[in-house]
Amino acid sequence: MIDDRHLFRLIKGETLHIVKQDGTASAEDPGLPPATLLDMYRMMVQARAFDEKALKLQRMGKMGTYAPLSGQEAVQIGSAFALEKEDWIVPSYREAGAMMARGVPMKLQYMIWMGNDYGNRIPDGVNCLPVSIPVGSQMLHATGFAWAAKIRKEKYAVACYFGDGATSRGDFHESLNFAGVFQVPAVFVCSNNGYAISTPVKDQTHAETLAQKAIAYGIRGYRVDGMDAIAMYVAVKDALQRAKKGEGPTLIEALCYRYGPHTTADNPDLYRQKEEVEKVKRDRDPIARFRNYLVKKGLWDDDKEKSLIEEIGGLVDAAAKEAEQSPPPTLEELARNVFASPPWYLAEEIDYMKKVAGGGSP
Ligand SMILES: Cc1ncc(C[n+]2csc(CCOP(=O)(O)OP(=O)(O)O)c2C)c(N)n1
Ligand SMILES: [Mg+2]
Repeated sequence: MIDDRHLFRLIKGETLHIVKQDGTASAEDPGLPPATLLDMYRMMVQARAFDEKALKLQRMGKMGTYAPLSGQEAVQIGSAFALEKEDWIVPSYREAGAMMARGVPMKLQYMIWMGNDYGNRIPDGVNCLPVSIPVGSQMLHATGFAWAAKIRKEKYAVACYFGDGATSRGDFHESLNFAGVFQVPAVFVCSNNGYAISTPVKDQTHAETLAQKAIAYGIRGYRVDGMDAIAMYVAVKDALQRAKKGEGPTLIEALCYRYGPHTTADNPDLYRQKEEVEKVKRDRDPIARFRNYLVKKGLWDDDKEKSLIEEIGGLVDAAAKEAEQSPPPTLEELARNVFASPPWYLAEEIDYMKKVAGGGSP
């Protein structure tokens, strides 16, 4: 548990760091079992490999667009590992790492970006909502979902992911205010990657930190080194445990960085310097940091690294191939789950689309 000094930490603008870039850890290291640490590392490596493959698929014309996550692996994997099986995650569009750590197959995630809606059918038993594209909208779902747990006296808590830009939306205010008033079991993970497309955080808010906004809602708030998977794990675990004890929600600002473009439709060279990116990659990379941590513990070496990279490369390639070969929904299915009994105009629209798709003029 993080002690109650968190509020003072926050007011002073302090950030929770546990593992340094060279792999040494502070006294707050929870000392997770080696098998868990190795699973976390594997998932971070897999998230990056998934990401690199997705970029290639998009450049080959096999995806419309894609929102890369590289640089944000520690936020996503560290937090997702803190959840229990019964907990739920409510992701934004950049959370492929958290989603795969929860058990959403990579194949489905590729399908989403290939425009195949079957990718949004999360398998039963995997407690994850579908990706949300409208910025911040998922925060309201998360608050409602967590409120339902409280009303129905169910055991789960909800982890909701969103970006720094989402904190400027009304949804952020409504979600956190409501979550605070009703003391719902939710953890709000804000991946502060420095930018909302081209808008830097300093143009997003005049507040010194995003975490301090928690104070106004009367809830806990932590600022965490989001390049440190262990710090993320500790902060989210603490928040979840408190949430489940009835102590209400927490806002966690995770300081991280996105290496790639906002999406494949964006050119980041227009608004940030290449040197800035290179410096983060060199000095703060979350995967390199975790690897150093494992090496210091005697859990990792070059041979293990080599075989992991090979194995994951195979998994990623296979998932992409399966996604490509998956048949897309039919036109009828586009409207199938929207209404209990579809209105006439939807039937007309589907007919029209069929004619167009079939090559005939409508
Ligand atoms: C309601 C809404 N407005 C605008 C957009 C276009 N848009 C997509 S992502 C984005 C920026 C979001 O930035 P941030 O919340 O920091 O998340 P990040 O993309 O950095 O992960 C915008 C404006 C959208 N998807 N939804
Ligand atoms: Mg952002």
